[in-house]
Amino acid sequence: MDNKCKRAYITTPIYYVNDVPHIGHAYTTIICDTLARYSRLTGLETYFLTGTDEHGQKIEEAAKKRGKSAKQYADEISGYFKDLWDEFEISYDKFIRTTDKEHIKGVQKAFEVMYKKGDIYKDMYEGHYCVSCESFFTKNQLIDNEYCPDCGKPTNIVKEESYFFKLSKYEKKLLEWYNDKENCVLPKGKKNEVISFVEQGLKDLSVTRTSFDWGIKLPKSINDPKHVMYVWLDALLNYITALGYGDDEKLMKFWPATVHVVGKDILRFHAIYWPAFLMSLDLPLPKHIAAHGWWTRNGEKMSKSKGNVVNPRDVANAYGLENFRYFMLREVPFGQDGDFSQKALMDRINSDLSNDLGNLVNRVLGMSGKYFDMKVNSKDVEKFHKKELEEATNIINNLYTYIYDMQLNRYLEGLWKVLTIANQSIATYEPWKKMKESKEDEAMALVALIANLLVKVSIMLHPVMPKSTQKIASVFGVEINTESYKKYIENEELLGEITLEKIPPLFPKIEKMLMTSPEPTTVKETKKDKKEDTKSDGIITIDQFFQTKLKIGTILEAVEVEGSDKLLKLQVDLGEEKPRQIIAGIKAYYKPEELLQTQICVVSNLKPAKIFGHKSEGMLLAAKDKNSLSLMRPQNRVADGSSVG
Ligand code: ME8
Repeated sequence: MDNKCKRAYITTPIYYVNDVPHIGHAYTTIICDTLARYSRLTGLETYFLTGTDEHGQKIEEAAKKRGKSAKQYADEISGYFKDLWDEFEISYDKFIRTTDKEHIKGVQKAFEVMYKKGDIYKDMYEGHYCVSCESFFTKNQLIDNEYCPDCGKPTNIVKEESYFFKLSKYEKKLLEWYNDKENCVLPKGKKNEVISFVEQGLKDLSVTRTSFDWGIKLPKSINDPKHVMYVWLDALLNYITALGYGDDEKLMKFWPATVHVVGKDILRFHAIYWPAFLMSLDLPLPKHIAAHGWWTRNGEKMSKSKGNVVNPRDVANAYGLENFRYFMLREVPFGQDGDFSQKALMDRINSDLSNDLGNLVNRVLGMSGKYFDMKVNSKDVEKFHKKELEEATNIINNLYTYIYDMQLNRYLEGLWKVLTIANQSIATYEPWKKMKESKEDEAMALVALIANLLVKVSIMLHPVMPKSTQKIASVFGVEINTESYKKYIENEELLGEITLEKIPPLFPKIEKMLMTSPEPTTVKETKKDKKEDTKSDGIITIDQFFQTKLKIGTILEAVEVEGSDKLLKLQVDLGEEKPRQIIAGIKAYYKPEELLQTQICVVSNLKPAKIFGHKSEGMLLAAKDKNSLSLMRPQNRVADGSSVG
């Protein structure tokens, strides 16, 4: 984000309505909500947009499966997203739906502008399409000539008349933009990936489809009713149609966007297609496109089919919404993947929130109550605690740099450094001793130092934890808003003479896991987890065991993997629509022909991997000693796909 402008425009991706919200969606939305609250707090005129992406083949198919019309289905799921964000008090200014009339009008207008400019032309498309990613691929990009390189699902061959956007025309201009604007794509590692993708050459992009209906029709002026727009063109344009593009453009004053926050999976669409579309429309480019990492469970992407989705409502209900917000932003550096674990969440609550913050509030209330009848006076803080005050002020004055780099975890680390200064000062200066030595002014200065640091921390933490921080600030008679931000943060003022207000203890400790289902286990181990694992000698629960789905299947084909002296490529029938391809390191022990029509035991819910350039969709089980390896098989033949357990 930019600290020079007066306005901020912050967007989440618009979420597909083929799935209910999970913690990944909540993460993006919470990041944006925090940025929006920070912008408003610091006095910027702010517009925060979220919404749902409702067109396209994927949604049409999902609705059909449930026997609903696409619109009925979209209404239902879009409602789930909106309800959840309202329940989470997400401070969005607009919730856009791509089925909104105004959006449709704006998209048609944009298409017309690009078409008239000569950036859109009609031709034939022939290639591969992944419905799940709503994405086109060339044959070279596919795994084993068939599977989507992004999600691993089979692609369809598409051959149809299509309108194309001249993406290739903008290749050079895009490279110039990446070069000129250092922070246009964040984090920098991801920006380099985008640059090398563009440097390999951009092909024109098919932007209409004729093989299904659920999409925005072309503008009447083009008069080609069998085409609907490609869902990504429709979806990306939401960032300007939400501001009234092509209609009432009053809100276009917020354009260009300050930041589009997206998951790393959709960076390519945002950092390549979107700026090219904007160039074609002669509109300024967004200031930042920031891609965060994935939340996984046990290292695996969350998905309904794997049954490993963590429901954000369950987490918030069990652990508290603001604790959950804090955890998500603090736990994982922006751009990196993070594994969701209840243990890590509990550790954050008990250690950071309860010990470091909640306890400090109790201590300041306790000390001022015991020694000064709840009064606090800051007149001697600078005299006795200049060093601590300066150190804390320096940290606070630099926090904005982390917001502008999207490093919210470091922003929070900064605030916790201030809390450490406060907690350590109590240990170092021992106010109880000062009182015994009748150095009341020194004891008062210490109590006032803590009070002032808590006020500053609660103001800066407000965008992440709005309600708890207001409770803390109310102890000191402060209401958190732009005015108090300017007073205590920008102008570095100290509290006057005040009487503290008692509040009930904040952030009670959590002793045991509060969610039973789904039961996430940790991958990213904390020190504490490691200790407990050793204690339990690697014992797991039955639920943990059943997270591994073992199935029996018959080997239909077995061939050597060219160039490898260890690997065989197997086609295994697991009773599914198609056989699975499994690459197994058993060549030294089995001849391909002796495996044919034998049954084996397969780990069927492993993330597909590429081994020696071949897709592998599972792992077989075998016992191994020093000299031999023996495949695990059922004693008698069973139906393919039978589960083991
Ligand atoms: O891609 N971890 O919508 P979508 C972290 N409609 N973030 C996650 C996540 C996870 N496990 N899963 C999802 C689309 N997200 C398009 C966007 S924008 C013009 C169109 C977040 O419902 C992440 O931000 O698949 C990701 O980019 C977004 O949800 C995608 O949601």
